[in-house]
Amino acid sequence: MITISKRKFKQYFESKMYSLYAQPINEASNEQHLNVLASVLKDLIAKKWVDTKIDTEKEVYYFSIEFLLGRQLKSNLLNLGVENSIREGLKELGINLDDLIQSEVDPALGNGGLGRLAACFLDSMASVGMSGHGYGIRYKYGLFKQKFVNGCQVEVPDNWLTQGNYLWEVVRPNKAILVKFEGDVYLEEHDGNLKVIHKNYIPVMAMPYDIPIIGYRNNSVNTLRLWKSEIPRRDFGQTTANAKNYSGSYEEALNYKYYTEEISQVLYPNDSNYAGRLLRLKQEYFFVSAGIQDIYRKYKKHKLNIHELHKKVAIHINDTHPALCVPELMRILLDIEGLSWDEAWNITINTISYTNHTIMAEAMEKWPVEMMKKLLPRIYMIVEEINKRYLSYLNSKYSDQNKIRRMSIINNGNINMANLCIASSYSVNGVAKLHTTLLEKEVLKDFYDDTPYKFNNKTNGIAHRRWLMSANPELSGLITNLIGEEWKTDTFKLKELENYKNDNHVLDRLDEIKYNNKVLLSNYIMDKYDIDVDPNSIFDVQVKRLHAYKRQLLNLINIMTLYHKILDNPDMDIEPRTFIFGAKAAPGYYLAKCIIKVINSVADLINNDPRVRGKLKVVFIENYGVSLAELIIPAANVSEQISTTTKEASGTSNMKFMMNGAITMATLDGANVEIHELIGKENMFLFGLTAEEVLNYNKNGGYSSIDLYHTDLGLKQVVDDLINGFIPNLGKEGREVYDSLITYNDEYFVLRDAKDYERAQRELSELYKKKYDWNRMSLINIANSGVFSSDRTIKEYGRDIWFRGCEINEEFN
Ligand code: 26Q
Repeated sequence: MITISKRKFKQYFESKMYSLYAQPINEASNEQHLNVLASVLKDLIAKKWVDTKIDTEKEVYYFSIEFLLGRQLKSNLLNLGVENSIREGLKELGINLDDLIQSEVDPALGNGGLGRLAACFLDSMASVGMSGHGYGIRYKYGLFKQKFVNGCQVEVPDNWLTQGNYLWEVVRPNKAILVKFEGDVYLEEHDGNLKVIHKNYIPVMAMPYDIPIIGYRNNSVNTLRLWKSEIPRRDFGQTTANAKNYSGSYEEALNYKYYTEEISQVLYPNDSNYAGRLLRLKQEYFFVSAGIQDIYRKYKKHKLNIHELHKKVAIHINDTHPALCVPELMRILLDIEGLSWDEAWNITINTISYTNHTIMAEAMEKWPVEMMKKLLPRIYMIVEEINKRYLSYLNSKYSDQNKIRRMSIINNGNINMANLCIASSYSVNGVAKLHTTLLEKEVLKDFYDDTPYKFNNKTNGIAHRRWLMSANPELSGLITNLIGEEWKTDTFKLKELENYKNDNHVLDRLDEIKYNNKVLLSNYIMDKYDIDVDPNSIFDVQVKRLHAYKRQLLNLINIMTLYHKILDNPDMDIEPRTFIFGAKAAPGYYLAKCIIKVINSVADLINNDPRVRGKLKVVFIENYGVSLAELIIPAANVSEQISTTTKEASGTSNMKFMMNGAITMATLDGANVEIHELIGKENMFLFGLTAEEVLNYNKNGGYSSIDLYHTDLGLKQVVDDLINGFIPNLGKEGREVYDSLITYNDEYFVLRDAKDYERAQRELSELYKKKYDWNRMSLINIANSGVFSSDRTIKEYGRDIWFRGCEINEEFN
């Protein structure tokens, strides 16, 4: 917490304006105002930022190839507790703070759930006072911006660094790090000791850009350090003595510059499909090597004892993307510190912990041996040695060769990164109860049977400061009026809201607040798309990446069914609904793109049909991301969490919606299971196959979608609509979607679950008519959402993983 008076702030702002731009305030642009404000705030926190860096306790380093931060100004002001004085001060200078807040860029350095989770964790680590820092990549281009052209997704590059620099970053050239690619590795004898020599490597410079992560009203300011890849500068401090010799030709110099800069150029836009691209492997090693070397340098600078690294440092890897932390740390301990393999291994395995975010086979990272050998010769040698020792351990323990093959780190010419992570870390966690159970009982069963003590669950969470306090100020105000301020630092206190579940006045207020948020979203939709949506209708929202398993298609089929019903019975009594979608598809994911086109075409059809006017609307909001989520989620009545059971590891938007009082329509998948445990089936709408049923079907080749199609005529009608011209302006995309359901036997059980989904949707509609019952349910949801604060999650990571204070002793080393 800092304090600054309005008067002091105005003086500060003015003099900053002069020193940065030599201009009077009233002549400066909005952009300049924003830069000046950010600069003033950075000055205010500077001392704390430096102070927080010196820590004698264990430090946590969270490695993630994505950090989906969202805009920072509002959340920084909130956490510092200076929003009011600064708002007032700016007002007197003729500047509107909300304009500045809205004009900030939204850095999209992540795809979705995993990247946003990393950002929520940073917020929580700082807010609970933990010394925890992030390492990632400063991509020049973040996730593409999405535009619809004739209903199809078109990707536009996200050129977010238009001004060259990001508002909140501080570049630190004196802390640049050398990362080595390719080359030859030799063992040479020096004074009777074998030394590893890496020659003819390609040197790449990792330039650190630091972003302050400000804790909520405490003294913590942690760091998110993002690395930019560059050609080594002339004054670069680190020696490149054994580096590859360049002839000095102009062309070669250009190629080399391109080689280095390409690495941090762009975020890969996939979030579920692994494609073994060389550039991706370069990105992974680049930020891992820079980060590990940075930790090591700091450690040595503080003259700490290398034999105790694991007592002072915790390294967490967010999915397998930073898995090379393992061999990179080994490399430093072996080649630079000269430790024995056994000791290096013992330190490494007690330093590194790993989170798994998916059970889908196609998302598992497997790198070709040949690729890694050439790009990272020394790292590959270490991975090979780890595998050799691991195999001999497995062979001494088991005789089942199939099991050993499944567990092997190197198999069929590929390096299995999940296997590497599990074999080399002291903790492996899933992100929700069901997901962790599936890891233990199905996907990673061999490993769980072997080392059950490594496995644990950490159900995801969300930064309630951003997703409730900042995104929904009116609801936050009501909560504070009812139960006081304490919930802001202890979200379990939200439970006290249940005392008001029969207070009609409170329920009316809740209704009013939801209505107001719906008006804000309606205005946005009107401005952007010229579509008139009625804030009195049910706002039914599905926002998340587009993927077959998330089943936006199931939602659409229900909309089509409803549409036909109204056409058949024009006088039918139906609660007016607005269906809202937001979703980006990976550019190479053809089926997902077809689904977007189909939804847009259906939206056109329905929104322009006078027969359903006032009853049905469908809006697909372009370019869904963090900023839009902050507008959309507080305005939702219904939260669609309808993935095929077993497929969604956790989901986190389900938690954001719940905290903002939406009612969840869900399968018992991911963290929906925990939501259900908290509030019971009477406070949400459940449907669909159970996990057991899905697993059984999968083991026995699925169900027959074509049989169902022929027996359920209602379903047949809407599926046929995809290909019979009923939906205007739809061509091959309709056929593609049709084929996924019928020709390819509906892998994600869309048709199988459609009827039960329709039933649940009907029940929901009935409930909405009873205003107090609906709002009571909404209140109960909010009251029980406290457990989903990422403060809770991060404290559990601290307690059970990073600070648990016991070592494991691996038998194989
Ligand atoms: C891998 C290799 C090459 C290129 C890209 C990737 C890649 C990138 C991102 C693979 C996966 C991702 C992201 C995965 C993700 O977001 N998973 C989600 O994580 C959330 C947080 O735990 C969960 O809530 C979601 O259920 C899970 O889908």
